[in-house]
Amino acid sequence: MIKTRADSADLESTLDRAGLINPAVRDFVRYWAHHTGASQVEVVGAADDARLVRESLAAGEILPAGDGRYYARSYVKDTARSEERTIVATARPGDKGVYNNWRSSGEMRPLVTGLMRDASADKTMYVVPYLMAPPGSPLAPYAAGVELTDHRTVALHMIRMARCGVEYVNSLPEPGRFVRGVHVTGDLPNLGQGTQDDQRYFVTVADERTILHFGSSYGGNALLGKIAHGLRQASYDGWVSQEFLAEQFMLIGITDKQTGRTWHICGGFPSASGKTNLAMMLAPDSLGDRYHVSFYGDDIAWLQVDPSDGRIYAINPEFGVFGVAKDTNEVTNPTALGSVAPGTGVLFTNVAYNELTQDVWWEGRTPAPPADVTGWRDWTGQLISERSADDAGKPWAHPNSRFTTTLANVPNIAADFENPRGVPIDAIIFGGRTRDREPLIRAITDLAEGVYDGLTLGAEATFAAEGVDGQLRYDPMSMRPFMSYPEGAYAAHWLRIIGSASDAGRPIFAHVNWFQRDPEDGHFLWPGYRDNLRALLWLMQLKEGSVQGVRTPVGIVPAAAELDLEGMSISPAELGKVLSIDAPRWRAEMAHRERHLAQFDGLPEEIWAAHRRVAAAIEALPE
Ligand code: GTP
Ligand code: SPV
Ligand code: MN
Repeated sequence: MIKTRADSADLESTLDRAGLINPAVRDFVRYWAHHTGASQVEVVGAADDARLVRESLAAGEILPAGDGRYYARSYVKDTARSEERTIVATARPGDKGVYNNWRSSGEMRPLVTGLMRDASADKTMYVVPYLMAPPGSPLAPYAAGVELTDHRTVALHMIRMARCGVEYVNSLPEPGRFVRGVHVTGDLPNLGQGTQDDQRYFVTVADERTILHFGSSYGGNALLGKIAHGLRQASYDGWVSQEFLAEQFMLIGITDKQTGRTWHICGGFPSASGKTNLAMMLAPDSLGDRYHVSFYGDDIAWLQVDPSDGRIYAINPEFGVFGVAKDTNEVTNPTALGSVAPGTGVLFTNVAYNELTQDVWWEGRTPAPPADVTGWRDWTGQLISERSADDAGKPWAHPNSRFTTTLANVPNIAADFENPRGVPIDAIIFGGRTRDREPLIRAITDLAEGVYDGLTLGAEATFAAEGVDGQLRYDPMSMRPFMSYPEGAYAAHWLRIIGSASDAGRPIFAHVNWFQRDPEDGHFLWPGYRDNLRALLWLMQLKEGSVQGVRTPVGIVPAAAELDLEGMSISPAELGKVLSIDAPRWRAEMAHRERHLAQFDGLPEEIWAAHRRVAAAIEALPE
């Protein structure tokens, strides 16, 4: 164990003993250890996990949840990302977009640095060197980082979510080229979360490749490798270098066992809209003999063209899954349950916990909560047996409660998930929670119309970000909370990167919606989950020319007979509904889209032209 007082001469020997030899990383650690006033510094990586778990258990920061499974609660007002408090700062006012909450770095850096001064007094500062890429990836130059955190549970999460250890920063070709992440928790009960007097700041200083997050120990607010580096910083780097896209995308392979052919599909759904579930999807029983879905990633993909074959390749820069617990069960997602089985080292956060049996539970885990409430506490730590009558109906688990587990625990993990080159992409899909208008799937073959479709992705709000459930909002490419530069430039960058694929290598686009509801009783018209594979198989058949579909103004939808529905039940009327285009709703939508797109300066003319084409075709539809 390597520990020392940060302000003593021991710091150098701590870093020596940890084998941390990169001089630029050492400078970074030295500066912040001093600035935050941490009482000790510890360099940690994957090899330290078992010890850190023991220490966290002993300190009561995490609780045992069965064999090799752990449980933690976050502070009650610290349960999701806060979009209003998240800022992208640079020195260039031209970097201001609609969604990136741009502020000048000259203003933000001193402000957050000030909040961090001495804010880790009496705490250990964990130094977590990491790599957001499979080792050897062509994008590795953008992937190295070091997170400094004063929260041990955050270090445990980082070890599950990223490849962690000094080896990832010791031999960088340019020693100073790593993302500098500083996470200071702050005094959580006194930060005014969600009030006028909110003290939290989650700032990515993108042109300095520095991430300064103050005031949370939850999820994307605190695990800086994940969305702060993996999405905000990386999308900025990808744009500046003109080399790649970094998107909030899942990434899967679908193998036809009969022909041996594998397709790869990536795509964006807004937070808490089904990426993890789709990536972990088991083929429906009736199709399982023929098809297999393999998991590459569930939240982030980096995409670039390989000039040697003109195809788009995608990697998942992450090493783990931070998945939504709600509604995960044997029917919806048996794979997810496998990934959190005994012995996986999984960390549950903010689900319900039984202190006597060490069991965990969340809404949708079983149809009803455990009948015997003895020992059960809700996510806030309150005993269910002591709840007031008013609280009786409240969920036991927080709606954004999650499980954190490494990729290797995922039962359908792809055999080649660490391939540094990534996998060639056949299709890019977008989808959100929309209760009407959006059909099950509509395929788009034109590049500009595909990018336009991503830019106009709209969805109901979810609990993954603080906000109201049930309101529609636009979420371009599912990147709204992670956007780092102006949307017009973002659209142009998309057209350029995907447009540089060869004609044969260009992916097909599609828009999907698993969430259409019956207007009367609100039930989902499409069964979703495993059955979603059927829509994707149709898309691959369309791409290969074995089905034709039905042309509509917004893309090609399946003819009912083209979908393989063996072993699935849906009434012909409901199937008709999810495969049809609701002309009046689409007409209304186009006006909203026009206003949405008009916010973006410098939107490429190709995108406007695509909008006008689609709008004219909708206008031409019969009433
Ligand atoms: P982030 O991790 O927040 O980016 O979200 P995600 O897109 O990975 O979301 P996830 O897959 O965890 O799904 C969120 C919620 O959507 C869960 O409660 C799922 O049970 C539910 N869900 C996922 N797929 C489907 C589906 O096909 N149909 C229905 N009805 N619900 C689904
Ligand atoms: C999301 O909110 O989209 C997530 C979870 O994937 S977090 O890492 O908290 O951003
Ligand atoms: Mn996400």
